Amino acid sequence: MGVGRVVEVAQSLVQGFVALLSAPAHIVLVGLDSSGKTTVLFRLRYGQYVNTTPTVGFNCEKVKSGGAHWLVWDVGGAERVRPLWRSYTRATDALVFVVDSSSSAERVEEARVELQRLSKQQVAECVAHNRPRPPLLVLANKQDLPGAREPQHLAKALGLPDLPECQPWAVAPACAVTGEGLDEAMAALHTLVLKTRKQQKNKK
Ligand code: G3D
Ligand code: MG
Repeated sequence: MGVGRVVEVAQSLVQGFVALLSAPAHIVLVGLDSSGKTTVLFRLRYGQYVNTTPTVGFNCEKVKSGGAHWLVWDVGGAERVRPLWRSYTRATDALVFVVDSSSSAERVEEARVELQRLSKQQVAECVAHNRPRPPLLVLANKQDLPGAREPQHLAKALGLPDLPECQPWAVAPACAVTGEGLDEAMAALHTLVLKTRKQQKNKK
């Protein structure tokens, strides 16, 4: 192979790598009903508070936040539609689990059960398809409300420290109504997504 050809191949490898790292990541917003998923999505998309109604089906928007482009799916969180989360989370690049930080201990426990169930499903999917575990961001939303739990407190209550080591996760505070914390939270998720993509690339 001539030097020119070697340079060409090297260039296309670098371009491929850069394209892979900068491709918009697909993420899914999940979490109990009324945790603020649709408010988060609209705040990210329109940069302002948008009044929501309970989500029937799903919403999907392209957004830019935390220094990255995202394709965000927002799915209903009511109990009867939670089994549908699976079809959205199957091949996603990352998951955002939105929690109402001010909710009752019972609702936090309900969120823990759903999060752990989702995590178990993801293990099975990823093992079956030899894929890395998509990173998980827990968004400790509604920090403006009285009695809102600290992100680290929520992380413990949701059992995040007990997740398998191969599951990258982060927790971040936010208020979707004002948008406070969202950009920082998405930047933290972006770091995890890039790390996962690099690991996957190195494995190939
Ligand atoms: P969901 O999509 O998870 O079901 P929504 O939740 O986005 O529809 O939000 C449910 C309610 O929570 C909405 O109020 C919304 O304004 C409110 N909400 C969302 N994020 C925040 C937040 O950070 N702080 C506060 N105080 N409220 C928030 P309504 O009154 O329309 O039901
Ligand atoms: Mg909704």
